[in-house]
Formats: sequence, C-alpha cells, structure tokens
Amino acid sequence: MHTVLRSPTAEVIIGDDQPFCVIGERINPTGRRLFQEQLRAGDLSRIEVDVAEQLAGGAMVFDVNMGMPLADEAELLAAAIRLVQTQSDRPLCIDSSVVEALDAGLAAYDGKALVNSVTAEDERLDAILPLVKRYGAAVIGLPNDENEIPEDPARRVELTRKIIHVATERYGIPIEDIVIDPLAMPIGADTSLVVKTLDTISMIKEEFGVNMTLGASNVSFGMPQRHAIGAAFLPMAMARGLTSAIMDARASQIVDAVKAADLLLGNDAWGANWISTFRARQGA
Ligand code: THG
Repeated sequence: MHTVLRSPTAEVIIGDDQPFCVIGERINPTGRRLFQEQLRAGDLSRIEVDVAEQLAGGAMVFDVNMGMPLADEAELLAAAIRLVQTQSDRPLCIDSSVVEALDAGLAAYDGKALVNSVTAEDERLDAILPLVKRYGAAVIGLPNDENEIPEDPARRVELTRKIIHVATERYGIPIEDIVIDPLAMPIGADTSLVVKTLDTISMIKEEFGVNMTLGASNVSFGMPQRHAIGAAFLPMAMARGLTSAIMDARASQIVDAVKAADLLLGNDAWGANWISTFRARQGA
C-alpha cells in the first residue's frame, strides 16, 4: 500500500516497504509565544528557519499548522504554505481543525497534499472528505468521535473501519490515500496508554494494511529527556507497522533511531541510506 505525496518537483512514497516518512512538526505556533506574536504581526520569517532546520535534520514532508487564537487561520495557513513552497520542494501536510482553513490551504498548495485531519464524526467526514476528493489529496483519519477519544484499541479499529468505509464508498477516495493516526497519548498522563497505541497499530496493520502516522512528540509531552523517549517509541511503533510520524525532525537522536530501525526492519537495502548518512556527517 503506497501513499504518494507530491510537490511540483518531488514525490514522497509512504509504505511499509519504504524508508519511514519523517514529517517535520515545527511549523506550528502551539506553545511558542514569540512565534505567535510574529505571525500575528504578519512576520512569517521564522518559518524559513523552521524549514531549514528540519530539512537539515532529515524531514521528508512538512506539517504546516497555523492554529492559534486571534488570527485569520485560513489566510495565514495559505500564506505559510506558499512561503514553505518557495523554501523547499518537500510535499506538505496541511494541519488544521478548521474546514475553511483546510480549503484555503489546499487551494494555495501546488501538488498532492496530506490533509491533517478528519475524525470519525459524520459532520466532519461530510465536511472534509469532499475537499480531499476535489483536490485529489490524501487524508489522515483520527479514530475518535464526538463522544470520546477511545482508549480501547478495538474501538479505535471500529472507528477506523468507519472512516475507511465512508471515504472509499461515499466519496470515492482510494484506500491508499487514507492514512490512519492510531492516537498517541502522553506517557506522563497514564503509563498504560502507549501500549494501547502500539496494539492499535498492530490491529490496523493486520485488518486494513493502510499507512499510519501519529504525533510522536505527544508521547513524551511533559517528561524530561523527551528525545530518548521518542527514540525508543518510534522503532517499537515501526516494528508494529507505523509507516510515518509527525515528529521533531531537528532531533538527531530520534531521527537516527528511525534510520536505524529502517535498516533493521529491511527497509534500507544494503544499508545504503545508513552508510551514506553517516559518511556525509563524518565528512561535514
Ligand atoms: N496527530 C496528527 N496531527 C497532529 C498531532 C497528532 N498535529 C499537531 C500535533 N499532534 C503534532 N505536532 C506537534 C508540534 C509540536 C509539539 C508537539 C506536537 C511540541 N512542541 C513544543 C512543546 O509544546 O513543548 C514546543 C515548544 C517550543 O518550541 O517552545 O511538543 O497527534 N495527525
């Protein structure tokens, strides 16, 4: 199962026989007061730094999120997407909970984007999936509904089934363009939740074989040594079938762990990526 994302000049393939897809999370004002103030003042220049740092760290796709209070999110998201596309040829993941912002972002984007995201709620499915279809995009599905973010992996699988059914049958979206987020929760909130995410990944892989992504930084939220936690979590999730993550692409400890897991799981033929990455670093 291959999910193909495109910019005008580059293509990224997400799949279980491909190197893990590193989606850079940093173009996001959540928790960044200074960045928020700059964006509100119409200064988008920090985005150029975030692009460069994540590109250097190994980002293959950029998540772009402009959600914050007191801003016209649709206009800001469209402007951010246009700017990012002048800075790199990487395809984009357009991240918003506001339907109008997703629409404006898709209109501004040149290529095949990954829409982040739709839940299993009827109202959200019927608002967002027509956009995904119209723009020929791929979409991340979150298996939660109006009532709950379910803890039980079996319930997450049920909601995944609903998302896949509605997207493919009602909206004619190919199954390979659906990427499921098995829902990563902070280990600091409840130490039983990450195992449930890992079990969800195994069950979705087994039942649907679709690609999956998640917010890897959620897992280490509020904990010391976040990068060590990310570097342990992602290889475990990859062994279960996770094929992508929205993550801190600047953190070499995490990115190196992902590259090592690609090698160990047979997705780096002859170790070519591993060897060339570290030869290049030695040379630098
Ligand atoms: N699933 C999907 N999309 C998502 C998420 C997810 N998008 C948003 C989020 N979760 C993933 N992105 C981030 C971005 C930043 C952080 C965590 C997740 C983060 N930021 C620092 C913090 O809050 O401590 C910022 C601190 C700073 O730079 O000052 O941790 O789960 N589909």
